[in-house]
Amino acid sequence: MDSPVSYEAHGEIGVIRVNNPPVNATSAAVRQGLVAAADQFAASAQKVAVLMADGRTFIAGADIKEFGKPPVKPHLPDVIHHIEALEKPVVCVIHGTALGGGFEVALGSHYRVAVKGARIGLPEVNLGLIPGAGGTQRLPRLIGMIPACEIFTSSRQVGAEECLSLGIVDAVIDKSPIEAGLDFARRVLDQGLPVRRVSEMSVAPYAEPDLAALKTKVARAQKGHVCHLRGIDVAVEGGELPFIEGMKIERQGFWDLMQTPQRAAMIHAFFAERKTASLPELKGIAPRALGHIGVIGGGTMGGGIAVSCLLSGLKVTLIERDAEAAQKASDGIAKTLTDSVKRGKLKPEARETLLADALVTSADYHSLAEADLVIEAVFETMEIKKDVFTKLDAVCKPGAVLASNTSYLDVDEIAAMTNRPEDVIGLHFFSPAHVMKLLEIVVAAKTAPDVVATGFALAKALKKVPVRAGVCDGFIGNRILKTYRTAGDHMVLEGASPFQIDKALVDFGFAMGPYAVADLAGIDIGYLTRQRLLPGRDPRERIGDWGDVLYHKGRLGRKTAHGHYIYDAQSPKGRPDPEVEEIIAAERAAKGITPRDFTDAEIVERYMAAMINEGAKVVGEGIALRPLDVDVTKLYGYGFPRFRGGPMHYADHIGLDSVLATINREAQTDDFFWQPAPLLQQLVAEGRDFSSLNEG
Ligand code: 3H9
Repeated sequence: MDSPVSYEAHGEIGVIRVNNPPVNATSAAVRQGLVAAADQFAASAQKVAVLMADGRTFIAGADIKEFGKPPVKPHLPDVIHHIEALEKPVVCVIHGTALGGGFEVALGSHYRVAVKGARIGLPEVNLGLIPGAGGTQRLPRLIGMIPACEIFTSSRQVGAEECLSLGIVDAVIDKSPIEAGLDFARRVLDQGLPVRRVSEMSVAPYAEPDLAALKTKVARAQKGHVCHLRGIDVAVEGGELPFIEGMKIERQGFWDLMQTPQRAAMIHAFFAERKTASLPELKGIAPRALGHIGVIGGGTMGGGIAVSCLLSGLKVTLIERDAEAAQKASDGIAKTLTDSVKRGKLKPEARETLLADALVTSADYHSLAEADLVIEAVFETMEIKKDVFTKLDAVCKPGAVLASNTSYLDVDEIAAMTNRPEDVIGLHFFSPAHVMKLLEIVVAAKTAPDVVATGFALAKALKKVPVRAGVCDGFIGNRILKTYRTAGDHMVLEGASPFQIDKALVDFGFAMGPYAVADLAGIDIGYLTRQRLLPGRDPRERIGDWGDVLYHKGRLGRKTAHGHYIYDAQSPKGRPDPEVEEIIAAERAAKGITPRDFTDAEIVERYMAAMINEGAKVVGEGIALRPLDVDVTKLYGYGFPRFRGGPMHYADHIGLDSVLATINREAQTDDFFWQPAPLLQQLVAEGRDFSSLNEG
């Protein structure tokens, strides 16, 4: 087989070219090829070499697919050492993104040139790792300890110009990679520039308090992660030693982290979030047009969807019920775009152009006549949705995609209001829609395949993470949420406080606990959901009433400064309200429940068992295609800790038999709520795990 690395002579300049699509990862063949090409250059008459890559990007890192498998020689640090040890200079040309091991190859080269627009980064922490091919040792020697640690702990991508000012690259050249490389190589020849090895430099002195401040910041921002602080320790310890000793410390840190469940979880998340978008059913199916988006409703959700579309270059027509509401929606969108300008995400002139040319607000449904895809984001009742879809059916052009942003209603029932159910789909955005990455794409019974493809194309255009979901109350995300929230409520009824539950789950790694989330979303939302489901309630269901009491007291959460927590100047993020405990205690007393203590571990065990069990039902019923779709939904829409990979990955980690044992144990006291998912039982019986369903 041809090597993915080639060597060619351009007079006095040798060119080492990596060609390993799609992102030139340093697979075993690339590593072998780099060593062979370096040897060829060493033995050749060429005086300087250009090291570059073909395709859309320079090397984007080590081949992540190899992680967790037995390592194959040559190892990347040795390959890089081999290049750096050459006695003739090597100029590395960076285009696209030089990430992880790719950037480490560049650091092992003697000179670095960035093509305009190129970026570098050390994103290993996103995989639960630290740079393992010299990144923690060479970068501090090149640019100083603090900026180096900031780069690899933040995993941010550093643009070409900033690289130049930090001293990471020697030049930024606005030419093709090969021309840029040859230009700089000629400069090396003309000026007689020598071999310059970063490993022979020493780390510049730095202020200890600055390092301490960075550590504190990182510890706070990356709570629960083990790799970030280990990276700083490795860089600091190694930076005080000869390079070769420092490399040993880095290697040890890298391999220690490679064995952790966090590494396995984060690599699972990396591949899972890419897999949700590649559906076999969409192979070869072209999406419909989506240049012009209609949005019905200019509230928080509709406004956020409109902003998301505008920022992605799509034309938006937003419909509100009257001129005044349309103006209000337009003002809200303008304000959000102003915030984007303030955050540096949008140029002021671009904001003006978007508002003037790309956005129309109107109270007339006929303004949607030319829209390619319309997303309804009106109040969440079936009657209102049906009315909207009847109107859309009358005014939209043939072939327009008609989407509902409902978060739980029956999309089949909504589609039945039109004469074109094949054009109807659910597109469930998460609030704030211009920020949250998840998009549940709800495929109804009659939805046409190219309409599904259009949903996925929209997600791509909006840079969202799409997950295919089937129709059921709450789809994937909210259906599972309802179940684990109920498990939490049961524990409150039995004696745990909402505050202990929130704390146990935040300590587990969740961004927020369920009761803090309820305050954020609004206690009224939970109340209305309970009211909606009341008629179909089974008498065996155990339901807490304290949420209704809070609702009737006007304690609607953050928006009224009181919910489960009190929000004021003293505690803007909220502090537990003892009155809530009193309300709950009264309910327990009225129901004859003697409260008992819970440990945090017990809370997590029960909460997670409920989440996993419902996740297994969702997969078993075909609402989610695979366990990984559940994981991605929870990671991107519900604050599930990424370093645990998602609930189904976590279940595999703790063992499906132990999850089933928890469910069976709880079923002894409540066999209505705790009904084991048939899929979970089957997998346990067969000795398999959820990951076996992710393949293919
Ligand atoms: C590392 O380097 C460790 C070293 O320090 C030490 C080693 C000893 N490997 O994202 P996309 C696949 S750790 C294997 O859709 P984009 C990806 O799965 C690594 N495969 O494209 C997808 O496959 P498919 C540090 C990889 O243009 C396809 O490429 N580096 C890798 O939106 C296209 O990817 C990173 O963490 C890989 N390294 O974004 C960088 N990378 O088509 C991770 C991608 O079958 N990668 N694939 O679904 C990225 O951030 C983005 O992929 C990138 C391109 C920005 C490069």
